[in-house]
Amino acid sequence: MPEESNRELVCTYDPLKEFLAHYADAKSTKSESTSYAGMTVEEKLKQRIIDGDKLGLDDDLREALQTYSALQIINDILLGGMKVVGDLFGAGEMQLPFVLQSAETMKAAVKFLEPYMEKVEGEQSKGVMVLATVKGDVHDIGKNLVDIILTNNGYRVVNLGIKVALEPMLEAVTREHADALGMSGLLVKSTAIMKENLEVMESRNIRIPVVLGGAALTRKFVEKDLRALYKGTLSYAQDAFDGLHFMEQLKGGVRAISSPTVVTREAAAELEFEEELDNATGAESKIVMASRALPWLQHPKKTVSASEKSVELEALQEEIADFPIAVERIETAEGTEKLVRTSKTPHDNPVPTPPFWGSRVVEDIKIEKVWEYLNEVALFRGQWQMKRGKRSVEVFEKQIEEVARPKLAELKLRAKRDRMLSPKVVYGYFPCWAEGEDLVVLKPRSLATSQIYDRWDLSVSSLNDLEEWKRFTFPRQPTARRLCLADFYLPKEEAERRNTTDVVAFTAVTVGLEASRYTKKLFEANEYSDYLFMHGLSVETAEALAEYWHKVVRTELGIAGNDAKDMQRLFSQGYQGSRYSFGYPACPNLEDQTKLFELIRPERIDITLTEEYHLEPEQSTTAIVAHHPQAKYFSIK
Ligand code: B1M
Repeated sequence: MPEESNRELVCTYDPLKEFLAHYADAKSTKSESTSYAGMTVEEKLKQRIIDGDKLGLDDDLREALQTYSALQIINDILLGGMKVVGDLFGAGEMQLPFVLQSAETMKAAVKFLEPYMEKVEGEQSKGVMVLATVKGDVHDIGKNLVDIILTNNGYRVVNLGIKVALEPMLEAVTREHADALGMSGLLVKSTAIMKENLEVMESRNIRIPVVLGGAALTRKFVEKDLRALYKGTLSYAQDAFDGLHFMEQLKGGVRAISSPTVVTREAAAELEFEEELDNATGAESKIVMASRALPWLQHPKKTVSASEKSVELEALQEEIADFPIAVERIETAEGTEKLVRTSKTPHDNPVPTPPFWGSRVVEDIKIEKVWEYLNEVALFRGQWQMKRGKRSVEVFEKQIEEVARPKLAELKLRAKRDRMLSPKVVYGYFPCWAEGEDLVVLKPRSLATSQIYDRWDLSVSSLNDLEEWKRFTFPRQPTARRLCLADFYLPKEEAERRNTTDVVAFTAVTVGLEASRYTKKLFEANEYSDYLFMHGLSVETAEALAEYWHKVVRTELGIAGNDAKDMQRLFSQGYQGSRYSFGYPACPNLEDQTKLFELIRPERIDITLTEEYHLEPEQSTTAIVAHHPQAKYFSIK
């Protein structure tokens, strides 16, 4: 689309440039005539890379070509600039969007110099990495950031894309004479695939050095579990620069790459956090677990202020302090009895009446409405990785106000103009009850097949008319409150006593395939910072749509009255009930996505499931909604 039209609407005000100006010590925006005054051409070029400043770059390169060969310029001058960029990033003094601008400038410089380079036989790069997102995983951004950083630091990357099985990776390793294999994946499922891959490689005596990265992967899992499986060099990378450090150490002859030499402060905190969890006992473990129950604490990469953490932790600790536990006598499959501790969740809350039973598709959704639910903190800090670092709160907030928000406004205009986002929802309400740790979804016996994926034209008032349709089994906490997701639904006996059922809602939302296509084009056009910005906006819009539709469900169920007015509070579950997604700690079984698909058929809005239960398009998410007042996030561990 519309590359031409893109050009027509070029903005003269570039918030990113403005943002750069705030980093006067590390980076600055300078006008061509004054900023590089007094600098040698070598200094100018290096500074341009650090500043991510392409304006006038060609002239400086031409001047440098009078003294140096193209290869010398790259290796001795430009890569020196990238090294400074890496160091600034590592020291927390430069943020990802600027790193990407530097990488864009590097890319532009190399492109300019290419015609001046002699075609020499053999490898000219510092090393080669075959890079892929593993089988069944649709997530691109993490891997592509590694590609950008490596490519623009002198390495050659063979990027195989997403959903890549092991065989094509190994073929590429051989064909390209690769020095290393990089595997990426977002979900826990993908970490299991990485494990499988390493096992196969070990069984074939393959020894290619491997680096692994991705949101659900932890250093501990790599260091403690995977290391034992694979005799080749193996390393965990927390971010894209860790990928670079890996290659640098590899090519520098460091064999024990996975030793803690590359452990960053965050990584150390992560290990500490996990060890704390392992070692915690009794009351202490409740607190550690409470912290795990908070979505932003489930992973130490979270970017929330200390005050946010302490307020929420305090609330959770209080909640935990007086939880009641029931002891139940359960008959086992072998016919014996055992005592089981369960949460004592009350069921005296009214069961809401949904506006319809069955499911429906909603397509005419205004993007502006969705953006009302956009979590800017998650977007700016999580996706765009604009973090406070060593700056004061005031300075950081000023940057958010003056830079991030205007950038967001500009991107929203672009996204609308180019029709990048098409929000669609499929959702439904179903009669249900709980049986122990199971949630049983019911449907009318006489429901015609043609009516299943529609609003049901039938009453569900008489229990005799209902039959079991789908059954979900959720794990129970082994300690603390002994919670299980099924506890938030009316138990079968209670439902039968009251001659009623409970109601469960399921949702699947997407912003469509165009978002992936659009951002892919930006990546391929080497517009790295825009790629990061737009990708971030697209995935957070999917999350905003899920949040918006949860609001719709609460409104339709008549339980939205106590919703928090403040959006950030709303995002921290400031409402009655909860929206859980398969893969979250309370319902970790990602395979349950197939049952959700059988219940509401998200294919109707073009969402499909990969072989490893990922959703395609990437910018999609599903949920199971509980209306129970005590339903909140919790962790199982
Ligand atoms: Co979801 N999600 N999500 N999600 N999401 C996680 C990953 C999760 C940990 C949240 C949680 O439970 N607390 C959880 C996974 C747990 C599990 O697997 N059991 C989860 C889940 C369950 C899901 C769904 C399955 C939920 C559902 O719908 N049922 C669903 C799946 C979507 C799908 O299949 N398409 C889903 C959906 C979504 C949204 C669409 C709403 C949204 C965007 C997802 C996306 O990125 N496309 C989203 C988000 C935002 C998150 C969190 C909050 C952030 C992920 C992210 O975008 N990070 C995440 C929790 C968390 O991590 N804090 C979570 C930014 C991105 C740049 O990072 O890709 O990790 P990442 O890459 C990083 C590093 O990991 C590293 O470098 C990159 C840059 O620093 N790196 C490498 C990555 N690969 C590397 C390779 C290397 C080196 C470094 O060398 C080879």
